Amino acid sequence: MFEDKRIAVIVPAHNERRLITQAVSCIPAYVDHIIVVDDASTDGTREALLQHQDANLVVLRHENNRGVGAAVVTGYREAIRLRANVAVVMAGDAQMDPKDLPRLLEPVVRGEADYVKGDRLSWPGVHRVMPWERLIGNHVLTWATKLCSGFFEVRDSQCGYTAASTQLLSMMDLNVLYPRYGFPNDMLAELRICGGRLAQVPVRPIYGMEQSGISLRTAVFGVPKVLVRSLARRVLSGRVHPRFVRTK
Ligand SMILES: Nc1nc2c(ncn2[C@@H]2O[C@H](COP(=O)(O)OP(=O)(O)O)[C@@H](O)[C@H]2O)c(=O)[nH]1
Ligand SMILES: [Mg+2]
Repeated sequence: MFEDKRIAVIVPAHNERRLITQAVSCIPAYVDHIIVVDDASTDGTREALLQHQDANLVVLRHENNRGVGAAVVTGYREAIRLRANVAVVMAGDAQMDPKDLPRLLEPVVRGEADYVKGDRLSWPGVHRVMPWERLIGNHVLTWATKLCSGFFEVRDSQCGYTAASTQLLSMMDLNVLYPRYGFPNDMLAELRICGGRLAQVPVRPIYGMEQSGISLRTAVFGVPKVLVRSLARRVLSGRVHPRFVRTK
């Protein structure tokens, strides 16, 4: 429990055998449910998780690879079923610092926001940590996400470290969300369509021994295609006005 609210952390994982145990072990004890969604990994991720003893751990598996977005949605549904109040997404490759978790949770548990996202670009010294091609790509996609989502002050659109109120998630049509990379961008547009409130908080950028599954092709063609789709859906919904983002 965190400030009397039940917290679920969803961990999407695809071929993360090397880092999954580290990622899951670092999750703080006040988290009520850890929901790992193993998306048809073939490298022993599932076996590594079976060795990990934790009464709060739930491991779900997709028999076929459906993508990181689809895995997060499976986790959201489980968090709702478990009656959690807040559903957080943390990567399975230990790139998200659990010390940042309270900062992400606070606006949701205090009723100030429905969805809080991490913002690595505001972290002091990010330019020394995040690879330059990532920084450039992130700035370009953030600019496009401002237009497509309707949240004009959004920063670090590619950050997947988020906390959502399950009340909001229960109201959303989770089936429309893009199932692969590009999910965080699409989620912002859907939040705008639902009239949800967004907050963003600085989180530490971490780059270590993990390998990203995002190809250049996905970043240059895939995510922009998702953004055009999000924009079309938002315009058709009539939510054309920009919306304020609460920033700490
Ligand atoms: N369930 C699931 N998780 C995935 C898939 N692709 C990536 N992930 C997970 O999503 C998280 C972020 O993916 P990653 O490739 O590291 O993206 P990056 O950190 O933004 O470069 C990691 O925990 C991955 O294991 C997928 O197809 N299915
Ligand atoms: Mg990663």
